[in-house]
Amino acid sequence: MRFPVVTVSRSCKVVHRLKQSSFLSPASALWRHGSVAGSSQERKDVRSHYITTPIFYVNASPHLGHLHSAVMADCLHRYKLLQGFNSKFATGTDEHGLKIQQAAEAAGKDPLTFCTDVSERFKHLFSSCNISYTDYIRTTEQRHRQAVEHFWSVLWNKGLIYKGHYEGWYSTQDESFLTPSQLGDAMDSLGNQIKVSLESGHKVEWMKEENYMFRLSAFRSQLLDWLQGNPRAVQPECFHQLALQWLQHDLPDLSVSRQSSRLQWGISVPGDPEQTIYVWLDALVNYLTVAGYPDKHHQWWNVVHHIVGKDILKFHAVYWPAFLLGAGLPLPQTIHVHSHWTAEGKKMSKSLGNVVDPLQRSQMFTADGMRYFLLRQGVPESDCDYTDLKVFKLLNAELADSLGGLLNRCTAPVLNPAQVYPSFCPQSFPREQGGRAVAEDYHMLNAVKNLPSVVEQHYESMHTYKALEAISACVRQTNGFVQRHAPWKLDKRDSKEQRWRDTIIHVSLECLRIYGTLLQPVMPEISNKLLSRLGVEPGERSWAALNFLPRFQGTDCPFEGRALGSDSGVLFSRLENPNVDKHEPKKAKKAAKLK
Ligand code: ME8
Repeated sequence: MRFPVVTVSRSCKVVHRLKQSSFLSPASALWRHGSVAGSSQERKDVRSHYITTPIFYVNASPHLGHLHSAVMADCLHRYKLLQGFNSKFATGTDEHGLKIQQAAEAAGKDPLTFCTDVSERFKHLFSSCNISYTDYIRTTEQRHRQAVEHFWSVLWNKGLIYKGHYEGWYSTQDESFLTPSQLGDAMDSLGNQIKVSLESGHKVEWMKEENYMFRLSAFRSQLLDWLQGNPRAVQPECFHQLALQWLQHDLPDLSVSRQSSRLQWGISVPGDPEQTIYVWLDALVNYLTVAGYPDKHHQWWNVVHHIVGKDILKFHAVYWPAFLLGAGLPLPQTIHVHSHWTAEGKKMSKSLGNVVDPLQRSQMFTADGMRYFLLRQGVPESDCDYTDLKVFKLLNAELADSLGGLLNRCTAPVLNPAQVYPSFCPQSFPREQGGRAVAEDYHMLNAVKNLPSVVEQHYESMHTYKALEAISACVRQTNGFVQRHAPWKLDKRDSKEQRWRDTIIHVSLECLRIYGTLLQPVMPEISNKLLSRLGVEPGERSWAALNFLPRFQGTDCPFEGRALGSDSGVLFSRLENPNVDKHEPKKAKKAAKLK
């Protein structure tokens, strides 16, 4: 019996394997120019990945979407580590700008105190959800001010910033400039006609100021070349196309400062205290600050992966690369874009009162439960709707029943009285059919054997939901395998029957070991519990250690005969239906569960 080569269905046009895609293509190396290009410092360290989330505005508490970006980035970071790479992972808060200035005023607090309070809430959420960032950046930090001032000076010295006059529409909520084609008409709460951004729905105002302008227009063709030469630079494909579309039109120069009389809460333009640096330029430089800019960034400013929501694509796929090109710095390897969560079919917003609190949900459904849900249900290409009921149904079905049930069956003392990883019997499950195993069992083995490469492709392209779908399908197959052979029915007095029973359990535990290892980036706690129960040591949990079912291949299995871990607790406890009133009689609750 040979394991066939797996083919994977792909939603994006091009999906590369890690070995190809995590390294720079010759085309992208073109973009690694700059003042020190070619120096040993600038040479790419392919073992080092740098992963970022957006830095989040502190004008309001964290919501589910923020947690989603952080969980995606954390998953990629943990996955890179598992594969043996160095990985730096940064998140943090965006604390300057008019919007924050106004929010602090409304809260009656001084801006820094206000920012610190909200920033701490983000930190608390992230630590509660095991977001294993290696750096947390706040744009009010001194190291960031230095990086921004330096970055500005580089652009200024290259003649890429000039003093000009800006006249146009501005949305404070989005901290963004808009062209007339991006606007629509609406009514405010007092019945006045107002202009709003078509994309965000936020109010815009006419603004006329003397500002510093960045020569964005000069970079259009270089940006086009970059995107055309690197078809995987923005993922998924639909967002890559969108960025290319924007570049089909002229790019007006970009205002990169505001008059200090309007905006005080920010970083002053070096040498001109009358002007404050535009909050987006300030914010984007955070990625460099964490990397060690201006003088220690070379190791990390190399293979950079930005994870962003679709709302801020233009800032990351157009403005940011233009700034970097201007400053002579390498461009990001990948901009991973994800779509949005809605709540009960509507955009989450404070005014609608439908913002889902991620901290409260992670307490209700556990941190790993929420991580699993977000990554299992979140489809990067399209918006997804959040309901508590969906979480409850998914987690009960896939974690409590399917995965937890499988572990429980194979480790329960009644089936496994010796509490060991039992032996595999090659005669019962030979390489060619003829033993006790049937065709479906061989199919299952194939599926699990191929699972790591399937999961790798999907983790790489951040289609984590597909990776989890594939794992979940394999878990179902393994449950089917156990069910089919009902090892509990095998005669305990017959040694041949017992060898077959041990083989069934050995194969199932091997499957579980693969699932536990692959699930680590998504659910660190549950995977740890699962692998510990199987007796898999921390040093045996890397991607390189996957090696499924070596006994079937005729080589030794280090786990065979090993004692199981002592924690026999439930892997994931079944959840109570959140939609059922606690005071309802038990019968009604049961009926609702079955729906
Ligand atoms: O834009 N669904 O910060 P922000 C999924 N400070 N993700 C969502 C979401 C939703 N409904 N809502 C927000 C900013 N997000 C800037 C970023 S980066 C240099 C500066 C996530 O607090 C998503 O990642 O408005 C989105 O891009 C980000 O939060 C915006 O967060």
